[in-house]
Amino acid sequence: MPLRPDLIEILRDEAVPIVILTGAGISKESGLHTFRDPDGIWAKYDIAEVATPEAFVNNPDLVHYFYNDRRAGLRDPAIVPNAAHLALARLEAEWPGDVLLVTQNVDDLHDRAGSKNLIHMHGELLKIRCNHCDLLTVWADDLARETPCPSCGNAGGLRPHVVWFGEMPLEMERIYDALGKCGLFISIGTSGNVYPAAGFVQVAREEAEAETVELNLEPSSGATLFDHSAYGAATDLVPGFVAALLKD
Ligand code: BJW
Repeated sequence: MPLRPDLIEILRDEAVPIVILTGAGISKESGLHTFRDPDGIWAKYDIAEVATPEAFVNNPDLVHYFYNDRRAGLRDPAIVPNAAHLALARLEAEWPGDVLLVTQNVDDLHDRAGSKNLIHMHGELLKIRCNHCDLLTVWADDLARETPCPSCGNAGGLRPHVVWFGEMPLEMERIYDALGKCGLFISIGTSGNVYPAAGFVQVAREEAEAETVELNLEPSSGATLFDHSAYGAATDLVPGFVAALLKD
């Protein structure tokens, strides 16, 4: 257990606000790939060719192929929330203070697990938007250059509602506001390579003097910035950690 029982008791008695950051590692045991592990997505694709605004201008067909494939993966009925997703939804429902879950993941597994106070800072795979008319809509099917926008009718402007490198992540004001007030910051299943998410731990430490916890398969790039840590698979660590916070 990364936190001492007496410290947990203080955090619970004070009902401190909690901010949780999750990354691809939490969805690994649901059957989705991470990005930077040896079998990860970036081992098969060049980031610059599929996850930048320039890639979408230069080769939209490849970008659509990449995201159609990922969307199809998410439609697989075998891909369901795991025990770590479910435990975080339970923490939100039962913790005496506020719990904000900020995920870098574009999958919908936290939503399906029941998390409500949830920000998808890197967007959502099952949504698209139109560069012509700003429509934002739910979309579970394939997308192509020729697909007409269901709102304005123009083709060529529909893109995945995801945040590519060089684009501003979503709801940053709300995230920094919560980080500045939290008493406990928990990072789960992220390698700590991508900013601004990788910098959240420092904001929580410096602005809120929060206790900071890393739960990951292995030490992340920012591991030394955390006060407490435990290493292992998310489904092994997260349910027990949540049970300890809730005093089961
Ligand atoms: C397990 C496990 C198991 C495995 N259990 N664990 C300095 C400051 C600010 C910005 C920059 C900066 N330097 C450079 C930048 C720019 C850039 C950036 O960070 N580049 C770095 C590569 C250096 N950032 C941006 O461009 C961002 N925008 C931006 O900065 O705007 C300006 C701004 C500045 C300041 C404030 C506000 C705004 C945008 C970043 C967009 C990232 N997009 C992607 C793709 C999204 C769509 C898609 O999915 O296709 O997001 S890239 C990819 O990486 C994806 C992920 O969300 C993200 C993070 O990856 P994650 O989740 O950490 O996955 P992995 O694979 O890296 O790690 C998995 C971990 O799980 C590993 O540690 C495993 O060990 C572990 N694990 N199995 C538990 N079972």
